[in-house]
Amino acid sequence: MSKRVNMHGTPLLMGILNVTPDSFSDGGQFVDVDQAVAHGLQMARDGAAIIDVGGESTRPGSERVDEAQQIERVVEPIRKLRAALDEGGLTTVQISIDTTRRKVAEAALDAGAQIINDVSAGREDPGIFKLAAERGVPIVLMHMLGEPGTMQDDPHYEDVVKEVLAFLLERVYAAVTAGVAREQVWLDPGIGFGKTLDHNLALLGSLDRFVETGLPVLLGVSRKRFIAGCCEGFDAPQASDRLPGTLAAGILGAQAGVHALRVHDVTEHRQALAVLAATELNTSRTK
Ligand code: PMM
Repeated sequence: MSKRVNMHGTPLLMGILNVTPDSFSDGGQFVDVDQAVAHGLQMARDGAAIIDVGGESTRPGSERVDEAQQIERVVEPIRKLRAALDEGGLTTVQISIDTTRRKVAEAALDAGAQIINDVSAGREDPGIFKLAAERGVPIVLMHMLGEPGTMQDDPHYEDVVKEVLAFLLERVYAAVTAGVAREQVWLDPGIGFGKTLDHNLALLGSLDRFVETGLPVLLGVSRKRFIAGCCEGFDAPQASDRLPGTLAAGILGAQAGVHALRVHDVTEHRQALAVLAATELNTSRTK
C-alpha cells in the first residue's frame, strides 16, 4: 500500500494569546499583562514559532472593539513579550498581531510584532496592505463571509472551496497591487467564519487546493465549534474539551502541507506532529 509522504515539512505552531475579555475559548484569562506575557513565553518555550496577540474577539456575534481600545490592550503585552522572548534566548520566535485595523497593526509592529494577521483580508481597512508593504512584513489574509456579528446567519455558497479560494486569490491580488510582495502573503480558509459544519468539512478536506497556490497556508481549527458538530451520537464537547478533535484536524492540515497551525495547546500539537513526522520519515526511508 502506498502511503502519503508530506513533502512540505512539519507546520509551524502559532500560539494563541487573546488579550480580550470575551474570546470563545480563552476570553478573560489573559487580560492581565503579566499573565499574558507569562503565557506567551510558555507557549514559545513549548515550541511555538509565532505568538498571535489579539485585542478583539472575532467569535460569532461578538461586539467590535475600536482601534484605541485594541491598541490599549495589545501594545504593552507585545512590548513586554518581545523583551521576555529576547531575554530568554527565544529571539527567533515571532509575534503576530490579530487585527483588521491599520492603526492597531502599526502600533503592534512598533511594539515588536513582525507579522500581521488580518481576518478581514484587507477589506475592513485597506490601508493595512500599505503598512505591510512599507514594513516588508508577512500578512495573513483570512476568508470570512460578512463580519463576525452576522457571519453565522445562514451562510450560503454554491461551491465553498471554489468560492473561498477565489476570494483569497482576489485579496492576494489586492494586496500585491498595494505593494505587498506576493511571497509575504499567507492564506487562511477561515474555518468557522461564516460557514456551516458541511462548509468547514469541505474546506478541511480540500486544504491541498489552498496549498497548491504555492503560498503559505495558515489553518485555525483550535477548539472550534465544528468539532462539536462532528460528535453526532455522543456528548458534544465544550470548547475546553475539544483538544482531541483539534489535533485530528491539525494532523489533516499537516498532511495537506499547511505552513502553520494556529493553536491554543502547543505542547500537545508538538507531540502529535512529532508522531506524524517520525512516521513519514520512516515511511520514506523504507520505501
Ligand atoms: N480564528 C480566530 C481568531 N483569529 N485568525 C486566523 N488567521 N485564523 C483563524 O482561524 C482565526 C484567527 C478565532 O479564534 P480565537 O477566538 O480562539 O482566537
